[in-house]
Amino acid sequence: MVYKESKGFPEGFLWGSASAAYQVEGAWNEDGKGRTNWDEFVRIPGKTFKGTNGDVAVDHYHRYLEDVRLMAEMGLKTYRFSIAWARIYPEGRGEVNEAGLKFYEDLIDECLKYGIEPMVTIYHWDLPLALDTAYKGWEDRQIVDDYVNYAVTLFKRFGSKVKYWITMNEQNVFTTLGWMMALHPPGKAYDMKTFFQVNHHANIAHAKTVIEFKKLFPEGNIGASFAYGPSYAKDCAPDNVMAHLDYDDFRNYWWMDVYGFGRYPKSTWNYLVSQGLEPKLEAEDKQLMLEAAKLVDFMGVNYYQTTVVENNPIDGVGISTEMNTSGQKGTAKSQGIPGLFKDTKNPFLATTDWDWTIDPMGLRVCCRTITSRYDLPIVISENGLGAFDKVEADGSIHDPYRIAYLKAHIEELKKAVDDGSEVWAYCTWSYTDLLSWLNGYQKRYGFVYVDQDETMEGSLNRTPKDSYYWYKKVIETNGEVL
Ligand code: BGP
Repeated sequence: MVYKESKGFPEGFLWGSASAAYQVEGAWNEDGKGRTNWDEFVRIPGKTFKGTNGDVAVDHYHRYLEDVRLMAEMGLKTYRFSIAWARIYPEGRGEVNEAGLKFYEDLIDECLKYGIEPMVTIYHWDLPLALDTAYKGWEDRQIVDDYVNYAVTLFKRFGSKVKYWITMNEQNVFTTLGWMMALHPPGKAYDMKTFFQVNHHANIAHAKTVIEFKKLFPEGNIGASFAYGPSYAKDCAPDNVMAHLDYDDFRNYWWMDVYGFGRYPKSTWNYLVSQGLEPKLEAEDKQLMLEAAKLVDFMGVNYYQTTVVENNPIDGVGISTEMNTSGQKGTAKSQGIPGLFKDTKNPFLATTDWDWTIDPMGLRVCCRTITSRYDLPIVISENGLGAFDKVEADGSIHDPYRIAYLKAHIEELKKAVDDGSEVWAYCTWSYTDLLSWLNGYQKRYGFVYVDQDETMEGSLNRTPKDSYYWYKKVIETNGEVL
């Protein structure tokens, strides 16, 4: 659709940027923090690019004052960050660690001092190791109570200061990479049955948390952040169109329908029953999911790419346990679910060095679909370009490719607003450079360059890139000057 004129972004729009505790903080064993599943996983040889880990990361834990000051100078309206569960409850439950709460309280206060709205992710993948040891973490339903207890601790302490809460970051990604692709902890491959059960536990943890939050802070805002990658059918061959419907039900609506409708998509559920793979539900679960869906305030979207799909014969390609983590373009492999769908290249679109398709219009597709399907406000909680950056002889960093990427996505987001999507926030990934879980430090996303690399011995000095000054202008003009 083309409109005669654009409404532009609404007043008070939250121009933001995001991070996650494990990827920025470092200080992995300081001030009483407990060990996490990621602290262990990165130490298994071959799991991360060149054995990189987040022990030091980009040292945000010690340098948050400088980071927030740079955010303030840029004019950032919101900073999305996650809380490390193991800083609050070193054992995942039991005794609370005051030093952990204090760190986040200071960070929140520092943001508020400059008028930066803190947006808090409760769970961004770093699980207290003690819960893994005690009952295998997300695989056991006991995690629901421990997660809700942790979340409520945060609400009680920070709920009067923090207005935006995200329960789960990319549940689809941490469970798919953890139980299907063996690329994230606990490193299991093709464990479909457990994968769906784990997801159900996470859904109930999300649902109960939303319900508890609303009892405490009815005016606050809460939702989950989903890694939404819409699919396109390869062509109009009916079996490819069906593959596209299957893909969206399996890879998108399986989660989004839970957050937005409080139920699982019927076709996927029936397929799972036919395969004996459906999760076990307790009597109260359907009601809890429905209740939470009525209470959520927004759909959080992490948008990076779309996928083209085609029919996949019953003896066709399955899920892969490999990924391009080196930045050598063209090394990613096709994958799918036999009998349902498989992905294929989009001949119309370019890709990043890590083979992620670049599709700005896909962001508008996300917004349109969410608006039509769930009629929920939208928080874009991540969007950004992972790229190699070069420091010039004079110390400057020119990143026109990042500016072009973000500009094109914001233009499409603006069109989504014209379409009627109620978009509250746009957070780029990421604010500073940081540790990319599997890809080391060379895959950079930030507005602020951090001198850190695979040796993990960088000076950690911060330098704003060209994109920093560009985004400052975008914020100043509320998205009018791109
Ligand atoms: C999302 C995660 C982020 C971040 C980002 C970029 O999936 O929520 O934590 O890592 O993707 O991904 P990557 O670091 O793999 O390039």
